[in-house]
Amino acid sequence: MAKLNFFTSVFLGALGALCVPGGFAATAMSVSPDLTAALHSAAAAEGFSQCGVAAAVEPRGFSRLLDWITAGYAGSMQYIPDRRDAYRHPSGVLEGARSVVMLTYPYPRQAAEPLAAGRGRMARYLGSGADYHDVIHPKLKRLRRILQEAHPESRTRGVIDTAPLLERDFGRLAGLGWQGKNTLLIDKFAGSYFFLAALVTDLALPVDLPHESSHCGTCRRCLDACPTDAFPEPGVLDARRCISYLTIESREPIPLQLREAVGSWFFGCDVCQEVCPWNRPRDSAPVSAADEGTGGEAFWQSLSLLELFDLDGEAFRARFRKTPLWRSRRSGILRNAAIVLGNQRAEEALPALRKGLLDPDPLVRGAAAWAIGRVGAAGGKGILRERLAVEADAEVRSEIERALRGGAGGAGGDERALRALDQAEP
Ligand code: B12
Ligand code: SF4
Ligand code: SF4
Repeated sequence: MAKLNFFTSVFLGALGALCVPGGFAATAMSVSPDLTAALHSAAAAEGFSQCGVAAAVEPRGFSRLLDWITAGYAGSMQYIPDRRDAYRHPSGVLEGARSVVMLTYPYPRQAAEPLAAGRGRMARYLGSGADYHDVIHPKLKRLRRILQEAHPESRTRGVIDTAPLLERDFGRLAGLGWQGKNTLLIDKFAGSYFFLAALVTDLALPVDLPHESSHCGTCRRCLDACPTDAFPEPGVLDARRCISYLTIESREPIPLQLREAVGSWFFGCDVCQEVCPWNRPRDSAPVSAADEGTGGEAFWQSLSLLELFDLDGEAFRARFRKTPLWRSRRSGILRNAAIVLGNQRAEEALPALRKGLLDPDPLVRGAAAWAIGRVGAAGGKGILRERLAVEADAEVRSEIERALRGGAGGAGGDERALRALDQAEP
């Protein structure tokens, strides 16, 4: 679990304390090596697969983050530029931060296959259907308690995802892996199918060696396989083109030119991980609880995209409030369902898409219009004309008019996405 020989870790920890302003303060010197050992074994017991410690420093990716924001790659994720200054140092997350304990929590490597008609592909991280924030936060709380009990005067904050912390950069600094050309943190043994979580603390804990090398070499499978060409250069992602962003984060219509490439991805995307050689199952790799699954896969496999159009706001809330799908809200989820059904070009989807075209939300109506155009069945045109006669929303009207003109797009993007998935077969 620890990435490092324990004594090296303690030695580096002492060095880290020297480098931190005030490194000789009582908090720094009084941290016992036993505490890190206790933290490691408690983390393992909580199901974390790796644990490493980085000093709280300005991460080298900070200036890249600024460039990334300036290039517009954050799209509508305004919470990133809004907190840009806080990313400069972990003290933006916790005042007086000295160490960042980085943890990895594995999720299933196996995709829920095969995909039946009327079903969509889901990113593997959805796992059992529970929101991973809800699963991991209580674990971080319990780990935090260990530090707090040993040092009641100390302060520690558990974070996953939402704090202004470059988690992958700190994962690398804590020795947990390198950032691949797909930007994800990768470990030689575990691959990249894991979440990152952090404990930011004002204790000066012994730090681990950073992972300085990259093991991507000349490989560029992820860059070539991405269905939407979302990497302007290796290691840099234009989120606005990423299917994960388009299906989870964005509240807008999916741009017309990217809809076909979304293929059957209904929520998130794993293509740039599926093709990565470091994610190939290896006989030598230990089977983790995540690989064995959590029994919740049926929850997702049973999800019929057609039935989603029968759920009003209340019913949608009751079914998905406690799941990761809630993040995209009903309108985003129905938009995604329509795009996938359009890409699957199944005539059986027409009655559901017709409901989508009558939905109170224009985001859903617009996507349904596009999908009906893609299905291209004779009945589709009648449904579109009928709606055009009463549709008041300008954007939906132009979606309908385009669909009637047959401008919903050809099959090129589908083929590209499918090629990428074929390559991903282990
Ligand atoms: C915003 C966000 C997204 C956005 C943007 C993703 C991105 N690549 O930036 C979207 C919605 C697209 C997204 C998608 C996904 N995400 Co996300 N996401 C985040 C979040 C909240 C912030 C990331 C961030 O700050 N991005 C801004 C950019 C600038 O940061 P960065 O890529 O780390 O940037 C570094 C590199 O680009 C590098 N760099 C810049 N220029 C250059 C140039 C060269 C030459 C090189 C080598 C490097 C380099 O330096 C930068 C600074 O460190 C993090 C959680 C967190 N707080 O960190 C999760 C997180 C990164 N996501 C995660 C996951 C699981 C995913 C998905 C796999 C989900 C899915 N299956 O759909 C996809 C993967 C897509 C991908 N290839 O990244 C995990 C990653 C775990 C791991 N093993 O790495 C995280 C850490 C969440 C978590 N707590 O577990 N995500
Ligand atoms: S998650 Fe999918 S769309 Fe996003 S960068 Fe990776 S392959 Fe491309
Ligand atoms: S697919 Fe190749 S280039 Fe991309 S992250 Fe994996 S090893 Fe690196």
